[in-house]
Amino acid sequence: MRVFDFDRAIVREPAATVVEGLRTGPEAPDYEKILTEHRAYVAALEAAGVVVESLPALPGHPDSVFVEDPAFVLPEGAILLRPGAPSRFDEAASLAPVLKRHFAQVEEVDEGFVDGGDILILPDEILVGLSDRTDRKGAERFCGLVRDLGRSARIVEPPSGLLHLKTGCALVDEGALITVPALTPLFPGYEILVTSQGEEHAANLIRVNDRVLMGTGFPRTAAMLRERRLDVVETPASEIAKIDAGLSCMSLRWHSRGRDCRSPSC
Ligand code: CIR
Repeated sequence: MRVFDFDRAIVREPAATVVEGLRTGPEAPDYEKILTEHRAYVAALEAAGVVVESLPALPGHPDSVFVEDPAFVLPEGAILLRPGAPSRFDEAASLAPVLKRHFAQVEEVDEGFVDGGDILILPDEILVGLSDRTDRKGAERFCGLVRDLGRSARIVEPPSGLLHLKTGCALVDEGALITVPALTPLFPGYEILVTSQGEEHAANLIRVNDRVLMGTGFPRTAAMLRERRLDVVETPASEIAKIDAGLSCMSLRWHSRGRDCRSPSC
């Protein structure tokens, strides 16, 4: 099984308060447009072969649509994280009962801070990038929990300027990543495809089974990926980009390996 083979995903409906989501840019998004983008995203996941569970909106948590940040999932188990933004800290608790329904093993980072956007799953290891949201204490604790689940994990230090590690990179194939120019040194041994100038937001894409889901509006980067014979599906994401988000952050994705993890044999 490849690390981007998924048959399950969790998403959360955007709340009307999503327009108050954390942002570094000047313009707040439009709620209806975010709903449209979110529906298109769910449809793209389903069309790629994933069964999607949609959780109800949490109006008290404007950024809670970005379920990737408060939790981390692998086929082997789930880990509740400690989001580094104060307004997002309680989002992990809201996911706990959901993850306990799906996973026999649910661990918890209990010190420091880690956002899921800083965690990148590669075929042979899991990388955690330090950022304004993820500190060394949280990253070390997370790596320990991942090792307990039987995987390798290590901390990397991306150059500053990105919200999260995966704001600027994604695995597109087993030996290939797409990255913004500043992140290329992080991945020796991998084939690196670099985003075209002015299309850096394209790097926050997701490989799902045999498809690459990326935002619309990045024609040169999409063409580069298609030249590499990747099956690229474009889905609109310019509204969520106004609150510093991209495609990876709107779902938790994993492969169930055909198991019901609530059963005693899991
Ligand atoms: C935040 O600043 O936390 C949200 N407005 C955006 C989170 C994006 N998350 C991600 O890329 N993993």
